[in-house]
Amino acid sequence: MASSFSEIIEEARLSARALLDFGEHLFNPTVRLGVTGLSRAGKTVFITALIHGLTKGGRFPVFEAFNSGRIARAELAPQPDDAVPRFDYENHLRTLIEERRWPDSTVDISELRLAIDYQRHNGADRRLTLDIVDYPGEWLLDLPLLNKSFEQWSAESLARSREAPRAHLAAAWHKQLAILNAQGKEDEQATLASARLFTDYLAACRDERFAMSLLPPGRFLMPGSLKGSPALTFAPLDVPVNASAPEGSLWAMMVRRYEAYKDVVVRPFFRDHFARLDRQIVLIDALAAFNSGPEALHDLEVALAGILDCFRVGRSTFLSTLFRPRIDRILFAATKADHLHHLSHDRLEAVLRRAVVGAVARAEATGAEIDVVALAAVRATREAMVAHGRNKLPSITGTPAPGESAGCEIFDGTTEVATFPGDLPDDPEALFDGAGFRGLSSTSPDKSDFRFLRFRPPPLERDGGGEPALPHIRLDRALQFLIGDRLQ
Ligand SMILES: Nc1nc2c(ncn2[C@@H]2O[C@H](COP(=O)(O)OP(=O)(O)O)[C@@H](O)[C@H]2O)c(=O)[nH]1
Ligand SMILES: [Mg+2]
Repeated sequence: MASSFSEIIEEARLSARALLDFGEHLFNPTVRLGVTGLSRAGKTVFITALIHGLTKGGRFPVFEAFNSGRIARAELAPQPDDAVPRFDYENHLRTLIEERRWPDSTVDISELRLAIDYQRHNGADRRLTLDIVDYPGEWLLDLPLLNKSFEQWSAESLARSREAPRAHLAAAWHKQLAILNAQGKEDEQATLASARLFTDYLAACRDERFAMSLLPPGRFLMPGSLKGSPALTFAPLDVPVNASAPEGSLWAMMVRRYEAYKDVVVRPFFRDHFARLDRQIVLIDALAAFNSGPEALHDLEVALAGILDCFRVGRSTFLSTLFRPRIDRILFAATKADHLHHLSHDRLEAVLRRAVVGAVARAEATGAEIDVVALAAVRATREAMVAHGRNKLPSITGTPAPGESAGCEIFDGTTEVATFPGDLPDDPEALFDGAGFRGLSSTSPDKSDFRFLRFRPPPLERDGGGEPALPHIRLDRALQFLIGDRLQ
C-alpha cells in the first residue's frame, strides 16, 4: 500500500515536470544530452572537448551543420537547474590545455548549457539550447533496483559474488555472511560489519586488475554526502527469494534500509535527472576491460545490458502513460581509442557492438535509435610505423604521463616514446572466450596481450589557419549522431 501510494505521488510529480519541460521546449527548442559512463570512463574529458570544439572552432568534418558553416555561433549560457552544480568547464580546460594534465576526477552530477545559433537548411535562423548533463554511470546501474525486492537483489548479488574472479575477492564477506543469522534480532554492529565487508569487496572488484563494471549499489563506492548514513549501511543476505522477513529481525532491518536507499538515492535521481533526458551517450572504457581480461569484458557486457534495460524500464514498467522518458537516441562510445593504432579502431567498434548486441535488440523495441562508435575526445597520440626486427609494427607515439612505466623504464612526463600497444583480434569472440587473449587478471603486465600506457594530453593543434583546436578521433561522428538531426 505504502509503495503504491508513493508511486502515485512520484508519477504526479513526474508528469508535472514533464509538462513544464514540454512547455519550455515549445518556445525554446532544447536537447538534454546525458553523458554517462563508469568512473574514469572519460566523461569530463569528453564534455570539455565537445564544448571547446563547438565554441572555439574545432575540426569536425563529419558534423554536417558545423562543417557547412550553418552554425553561426555556440556559446555558454547560464546553467538552468539551480540545485545542480555547474560543470567546471573553464577549470577543466585550463588543466587540459595549459598544464597538459587530465582534469581531476569528479564523482557528482553536473550540468552545462550551450546555446547554438544556426541556420536551417531553408535559411531561417534558429537557436538550439543544448543542456549537457554529466552523471556517474554507477547511478544508472542502480535503476534496476527499483524493480527488485531486497531478496531478489540479495540472491543476484550473491550468485555473482560466487563466480570467478569475484569469489576470491568476496571471501572475507562470505565468511561473515555464513555466521550471520538473518532471522535473528536486528543488530546494528553486525549490519555495519556486513556493509563494510561488502563495500570492501565491491572496491576490490573495481581495482584495475579486475576492472569489474557491475557493482551496485553505486553509492557504496561513491557515497558523497550520504557516507555513513543508514541508507548506505546494508548488505545482501542469504535468504530465500520468495519469503518475507520476520518482524524485528536483522533481515527486516536490511530490507528497510534497502528500501530507504531506493527512496533517498535512486528515485530522486530517476525523477530529477534521468527521466528528463532526450539523448544519451554512454562512455565505456573498453580498453581497461581488455587490459584486465575476459572476465572483466563479460562483466562489462552484463553491465551494458543492465544500462540498456534502464531505458526500457523507464518506458514501460515504472510509470504511467502520462509520462514517458523520451530518450530516443543512445550512443555507446568506446573512449580513449587514441591508445590504439587506427587499424584497430574498427575492431574496437566491433567488440563494443558485440558486447551490446543482445541489449540493443531489446532496446530497439522501445523505439530508440542506437549506434556504436570508437572515439577519443582528446587524441593524445600520433601514429607511426616502428621497426621491430624485420617487421614494421603499427605503433603510437605520445608522451607518457610522469610515473608511467614500461618494462623497467619509468617515464618522467617529458620524453616522447613510440609503443606498440598490442593488436585487437580480428574476431571479437577471441576477447570474450579468453582463448588466446590474456589480461592482467590472469597474468603479469609484461605477459598480458594488451597493455596501455597513460599519455599526457597533447598540445593544441595550430594548423589550418583557424583557431587552435584539440585533436580528437571521431568526436564529430558522435556529435552528428547525437544532435545532427536537431540542426537541420
Ligand atoms: N588518451 C586519452 N585519455 C583519456 C581520454 N579521455 C579520458 N582519458 C583518460 O581517462 C581518465 C579519466 O577521464 P575523465 O574524463 O576524468 O573520466 P570520468 O570519471 O568519466 O569523468 C583521464 O584522466 C585520462 O587519463 C582521451 O580521449 N584520450
Ligand atoms: Mg568526471
